[in-house]
Amino acid sequence: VTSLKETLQEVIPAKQEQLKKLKAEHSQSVVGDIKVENIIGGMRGLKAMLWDASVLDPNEGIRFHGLSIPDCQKVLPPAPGGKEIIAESMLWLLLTGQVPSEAQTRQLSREFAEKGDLPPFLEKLVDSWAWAVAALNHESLFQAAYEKGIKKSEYWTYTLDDCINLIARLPALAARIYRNVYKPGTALPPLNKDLDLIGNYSALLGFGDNHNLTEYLRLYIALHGDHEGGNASAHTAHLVGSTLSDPYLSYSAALFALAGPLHGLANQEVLRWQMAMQAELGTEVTHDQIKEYLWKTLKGGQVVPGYGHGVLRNPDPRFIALQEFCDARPELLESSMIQLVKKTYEVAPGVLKEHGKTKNPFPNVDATSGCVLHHYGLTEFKYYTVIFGVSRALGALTQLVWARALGLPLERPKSLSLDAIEKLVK
Ligand code: CMX
Repeated sequence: VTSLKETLQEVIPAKQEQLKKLKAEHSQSVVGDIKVENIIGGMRGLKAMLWDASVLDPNEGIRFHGLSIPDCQKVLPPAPGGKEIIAESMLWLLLTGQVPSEAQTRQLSREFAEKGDLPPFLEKLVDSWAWAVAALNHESLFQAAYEKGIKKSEYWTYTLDDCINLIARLPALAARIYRNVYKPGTALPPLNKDLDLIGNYSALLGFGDNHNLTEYLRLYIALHGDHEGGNASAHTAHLVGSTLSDPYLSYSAALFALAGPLHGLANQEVLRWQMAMQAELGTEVTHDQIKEYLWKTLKGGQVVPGYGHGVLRNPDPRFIALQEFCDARPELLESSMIQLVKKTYEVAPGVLKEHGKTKNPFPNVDATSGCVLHHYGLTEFKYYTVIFGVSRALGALTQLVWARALGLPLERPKSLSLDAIEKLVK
């Protein structure tokens, strides 16, 4: 019996080829206009996503790889002794574009059953950052009011209450996670009513008398607060929020997006990468050695972390602001790591330009942010994304309040299959 994975191994190359051809021949073809109604209307109807598995026709409804629901009911194997379509055969169709045999469906069912027990590490999720934020939805005022029945014009006030409560709790929540993981058995001190949010956060982390770090955290968190709506974390919160999911659930979803190495995880990746560079080259490093190291990274098929951006085409002003923070402090200027970051900045854009792939050879904020945290004693770099998560709440939750205040609709761009795009551009 050909397994699901083997089947995918067979079908993926053709799709990859189709995409490559489309990109090579039609990258500049226009497939539609963007109207104001798309932007304020949750991207309704806007053809802006690639999605191959299903197409939704307004009149005839959904088709899965061209098969209508009655078609699926005819051809997709049911459970033994059953008649209805089952998840396994549907998943097989969605993933591969092919109808599975009965034997293939059974094999997949067995695989699910064999892998379905919960692993012990799951218990640790109780102390997971994103789950903890989601669990706070237990107290969502918006959700409670919505269940009771409120007018649409009142949505934003309850949303705002939730957002404020959430932001207020983020320091304690994020600090608890830090302590549980890195300083087990230590209790959180009480919040100081006279301190700012991040001053308290620093104290809860155990760095209350580390003024330099507290100041840096203040700047870092303010600067990372918002970065337009389309970045992965903000967009995720907005998308989930557009279903009228409460702010806790919406923001927890954003935290999962933030956890990716191309997004919020990048600052810890930078530190890891710069440390490896330092371990290999030592502290007295020349520009040429750094260049060589950059090429080694690129030739190894890896991205240079902290460089490039989905939108920016110049050095990130947040990077510049953090560099200026460093420049104003002798202890940072003397740090060999901060010096290495600076030297890397002096040569990396040239190397990346020569490499010729990235549209933006300049540093983004992550190129330096984690290195300063490390210098000031917050050395557990797996934790850095959590700090980013405390920060991004500011922008993402602002937008949730406004989305409710403006009565913005469910987000729903139009997706197209590869075949449909080819038809439009021919
Ligand atoms: N090093 C090497 N190659 C890079 C690169 C980098 N820093 N940045 C982009 N590229 C490559 C891409 O991988 C892509 O290659 P393929 O065509 O082989 O897929 C090509 O250049 C074109 O990419 P792009 O259009 O310039 O960049 P994207 O909008 O696709 O991606 C980003 C943007 C940030 C994901 C990418 O630049 C990257 O991976 N950077 C390193 C990770 C990083 O610093 N992320 C933090 C971003 C800021 C944040 O979200 O917080």
